[in-house]
Amino acid sequence: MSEESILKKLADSILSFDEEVAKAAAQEALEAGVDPLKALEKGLKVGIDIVGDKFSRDELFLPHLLLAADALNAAVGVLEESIPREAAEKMRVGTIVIATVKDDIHDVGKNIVSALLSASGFEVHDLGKDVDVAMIVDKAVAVDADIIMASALMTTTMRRQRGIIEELEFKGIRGQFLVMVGGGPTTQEWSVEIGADGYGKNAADAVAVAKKLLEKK
Ligand code: B12
Repeated sequence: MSEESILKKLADSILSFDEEVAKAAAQEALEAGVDPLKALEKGLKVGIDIVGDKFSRDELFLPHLLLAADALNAAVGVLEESIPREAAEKMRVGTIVIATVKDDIHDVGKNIVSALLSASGFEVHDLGKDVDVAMIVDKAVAVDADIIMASALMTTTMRRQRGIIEELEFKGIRGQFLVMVGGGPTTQEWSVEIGADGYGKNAADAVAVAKKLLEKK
């Protein structure tokens, strides 16, 4: 089967709303030698984006979203296991605190970013989803993080990324941390607007930008 049809099968597997179908498609992609990150971005993500679009047009409803998310998570689990871990894992590249912001329970993308950062040698403290600004900042101080990363998937929650920067400024510690943002509605322009240090459009980009920021630091 061509790579194109494997990627299409991955996308379709999310639209099957069936975890087993999605896991099997992910396994097949790996066996065919498709790069796990490509399988994710050009396969699974295409499928979940179609689900999201149909949901916003009232062609699909919340139960579909939940089932599709379960299928996505199951397939991501299969792919994640085969992300190559960097050899110099003991040589920590930097310390990261990452979370999905308060009132936002979308965490599939954040989990992928977390996993890829760990695989790339970062020490990652993942606080989960629906996390309060104060908790994120306190953790960053406690572990002496280099970078705070915040994920937001909704237009209604992305302002909380700005909240992190405001909290750091309020405490007089903005200069101690780099701040990166990402997630569905966020953009490079948004990151500049709120005074963040970086933006990542996907997991590979998140790792690349984080490394670049640390080199400059
Ligand atoms: C799956 C899903 C859900 C699942 C989430 C399951 C889970 N555990 O995450 C469930 C069913 C729970 C859900 C619930 C809801 N959802 Co929803 N959901 C989605 C959907 C379809 C896909 C999200 C996803 O997982 N994408 C796949 C991942 C891999 O991509 P990603 O998250 O963008 O992450 C990548 C990049 O953005 C980046 N990245 C992500 N985070 C970060 C962080 C940093 C620092 C960096 C650098 C990079 C980075 O890297 C990732 C990997 O490439 C989206 C639509 C969409 N296309 O995004 C809607 C969507 C986000 N949901 C939406 C809505 C409205 C809701 C609900 C309010 C529905 C409801 N009526 O209850 C609730 C919200 C509950 C809440 N309080 O949070 C809307 C949001 C609209 C808006 N206001 O902006 C969307 C856009 C759907 C739509 N088109 O209407 N949802």
